[in-house]
Amino acid sequence: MGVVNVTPDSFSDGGRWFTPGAAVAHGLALIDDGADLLDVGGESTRPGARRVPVDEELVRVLPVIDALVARGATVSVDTTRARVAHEAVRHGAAIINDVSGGLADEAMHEVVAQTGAVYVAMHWRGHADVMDTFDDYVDVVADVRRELAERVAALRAAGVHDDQVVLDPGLGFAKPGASNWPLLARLPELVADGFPVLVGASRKRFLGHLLAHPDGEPAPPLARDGATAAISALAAAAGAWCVRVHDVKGSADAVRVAAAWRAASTDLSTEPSADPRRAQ
Ligand code: PMM
Repeated sequence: MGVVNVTPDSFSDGGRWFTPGAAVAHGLALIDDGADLLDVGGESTRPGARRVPVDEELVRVLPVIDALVARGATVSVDTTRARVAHEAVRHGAAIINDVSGGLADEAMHEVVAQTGAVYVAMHWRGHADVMDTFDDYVDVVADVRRELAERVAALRAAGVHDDQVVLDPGLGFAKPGASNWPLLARLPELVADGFPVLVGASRKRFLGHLLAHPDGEPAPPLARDGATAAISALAAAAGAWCVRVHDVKGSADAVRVAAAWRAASTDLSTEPSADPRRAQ
């Protein structure tokens, strides 16, 4: 899943694709790089970010979704608002990617049930301006799995079918640096809960800290793509369904490595010409 942020202030690419034309061209380039899905967002979720009015969010995302769908792309809309999700699906989005899992807007699950769209429910504890204060965990993996199970129960109660649902541990959201690593290392536990799993590690702060310069200065977002691709390979090997990334080329290659590796280890195919995605 390639990221198309139509925002002036996202943490790693804010402002670069802010006009509809630039955003569409960027999305098409990500497809050329190997993206199967494009995630179009009009509101930054970077730590500390302020909310965008709903009308502004609609003006940002709808023209971009229209144009990408017209070019044959499979589009997801990155929003916490039911109204934006509903409009986006009416304009052809196939997936609603809600970083709040429905906690930010009580009408969201109803929209998911009504539209029948695929729904990514991410682990979330609060909006970007306050999320860093909600970082108390006993066992971060167990706590995230339990809170995601509560989201699944709420989705079922709203009439959403299990086959619409994708779960996401929400790396970096209400999670200080170190607590992201157990979520990755113990990804098979989340995969074993039975829903497809999406991993969004791309260029996040915990990678900046991992790759910090000797003086302690975190590596800047654009210097985190190699580490992101490494996580994509490991996440794919651990059974993730999707990785959400800014630099698609590196992660598309990484996912193919993981698929070929798995195919060879299960003896499905070792033909160099075989499409490794099919083998997986
Ligand atoms: N991370 C960001 C935005 N949307 N959606 C999902 N499902 N998972 C994530 O980890 C996630 C997301 C962070 O912001 P960015 O668009 O600036 O990378």
